[in-house]
Amino acid sequence: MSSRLLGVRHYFRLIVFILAVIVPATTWGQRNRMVKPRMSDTERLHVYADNWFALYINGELVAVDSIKFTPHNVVSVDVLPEYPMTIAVLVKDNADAKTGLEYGTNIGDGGFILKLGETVVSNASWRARSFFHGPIAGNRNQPKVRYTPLPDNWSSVGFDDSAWDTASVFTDREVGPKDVFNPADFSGAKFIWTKDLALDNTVILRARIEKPGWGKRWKTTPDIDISNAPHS
Ligand SMILES: [Ca+2]
Ligand SMILES: [Ca+2]
Repeated sequence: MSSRLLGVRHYFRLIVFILAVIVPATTWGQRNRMVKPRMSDTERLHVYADNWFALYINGELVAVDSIKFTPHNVVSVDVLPEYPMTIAVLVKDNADAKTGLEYGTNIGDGGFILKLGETVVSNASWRARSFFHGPIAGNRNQPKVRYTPLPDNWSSVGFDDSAWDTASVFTDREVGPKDVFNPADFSGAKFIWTKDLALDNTVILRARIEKPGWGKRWKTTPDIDISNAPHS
């Protein structure tokens, strides 16, 4: 066999080797760059609010109570979490806009509790502020109310809530959740509100949750634009 033929065979083997090693590696590399989230990456969110809520995670609307008044209900949705996570919730007790009363002359109370996955829970570390208070001094005969406009960007990650009070914690007995509330779904979570469960009727609750060491398993980023969803 001529040395020229041996040389051709050598180059042929080299090309086959290159194709065998580099092509699969490249394909693997492409696949690796396209790691998508799976349902196993999601966490279950449970929320019970007396009476209504709209909840934002990292500035995006994630869940709205589907029943604004009664019956009292639990909202459970799947969340694809990213940490650190900012949760911001607008919560409303059932109260007449002009009097703060319900059913004519009654003073109703609020309450909010949340659990996400195994570790994220509502508790006294959250921030809370009222934006609709009444009837002032609990006066049911001459009811007056006090409003504060919601601040711009209250649902955003960068909103500064450091001057707000921390949330007050209430017992199950004080809030009196209805039959649909399953304590097992909320283990470790606390009912929270501002200091005044009865007279603060519209409140915003916020929390920032750190998970040191947490990293995204998936590597894709969404192309979808939902910026025209409500952001109030
Ligand atoms: Ca009330
Ligand atoms: Ca209520």
